[in-house]
Amino acid sequence: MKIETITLRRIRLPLVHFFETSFGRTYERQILLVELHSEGVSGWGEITCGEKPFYNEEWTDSAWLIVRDYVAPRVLGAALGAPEDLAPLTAHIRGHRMARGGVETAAWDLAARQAGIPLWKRIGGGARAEIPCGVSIGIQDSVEQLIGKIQAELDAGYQRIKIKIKPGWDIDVVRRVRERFPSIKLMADANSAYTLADIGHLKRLDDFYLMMIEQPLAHDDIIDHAVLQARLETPICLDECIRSAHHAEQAIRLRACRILNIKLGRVGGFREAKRVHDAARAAGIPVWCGGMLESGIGRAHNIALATLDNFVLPGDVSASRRYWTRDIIAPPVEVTPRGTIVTRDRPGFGYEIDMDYLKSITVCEETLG
Ligand code: OSB
Ligand code: MG
Repeated sequence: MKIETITLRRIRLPLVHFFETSFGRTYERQILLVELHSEGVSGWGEITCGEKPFYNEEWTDSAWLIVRDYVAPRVLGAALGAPEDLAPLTAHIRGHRMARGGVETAAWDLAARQAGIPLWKRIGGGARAEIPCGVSIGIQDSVEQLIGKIQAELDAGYQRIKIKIKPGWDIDVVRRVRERFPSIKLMADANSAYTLADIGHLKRLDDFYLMMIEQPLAHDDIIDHAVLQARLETPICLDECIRSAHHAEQAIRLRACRILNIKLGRVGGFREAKRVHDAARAAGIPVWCGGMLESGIGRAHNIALATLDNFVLPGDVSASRRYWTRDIIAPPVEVTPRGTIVTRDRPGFGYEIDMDYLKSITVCEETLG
């Protein structure tokens, strides 16, 4: 396939409820969507960075510039034998994997549509027809509110609950949640809010038999996580610091984690996500699919990813209605009472795009090439 044009769209989507992590609150997403065109077929991707460079170094504005000035010139006109061939075209760009990944994932969707097959099949997935779902619940104004939210998600069928923690909102919160819900699958995500000086404090979490603690230490650290993991009974899951299969291999070799969260954007798309998945599988490390408050397009890509065989743990991929009053895809992503999302058998990412709604929330648009 030859990429003829790339259309970038910036959309604004207000969240149903603010989402708070240790690095701040988000009320509204500003998302870049990527549409690749080739021989009359479109492939769609989503750039999953935040509005501010707080999760990683990228943000919505930087992603626009990276795609326009550095990715598009390499990709436009390039003849790709397969979607695997796209990532190497942008490998000379340091970092900015979410910007690069938004274009890369669009190429996979395009290839799937050209072949008339579902994206999950095109990436080599399909190990399961229903993916197990968990939810990520942000920091709330009170523990009572948090407990109310957890109850609502359990009632909806979700298989595991992840809560966000930070200094001042951690041990006592986890204790009260555990007392109220003694037998649920529960985990905590610190988004890099602690240091090794907090070992004694973090060790107290071992009392609550959490499934895992996600990214307790620095966003760019692996070695301190290995030190911490040796001292904790609770498994560590790495998120922020795993940006490539190389990082995954290093973390595994150092025993810095027992579980990996894979995010398509963070690692730069399907090609690298599959490599991380394979490295983890070879080492007996289970993985799950993380989320970045995606619109329906990024969400549908996550669903495809989670059909690879080593995605054995419930991920942060959940129903559209938890995020948006109206999603940009139809039908919206729905979750069964069993806490699963059923994959679809349609070409590409498997949902229709609601173009009328998409147009109405588009802030700016540019076609390159
Ligand atoms: O660390 O997993 C994270 C959202 C934004 C940035 C980082 C993270 C998250 C989530 C939300 O946990 C997952 C989701 O529901 O999409
Ligand atoms: Mg995380």
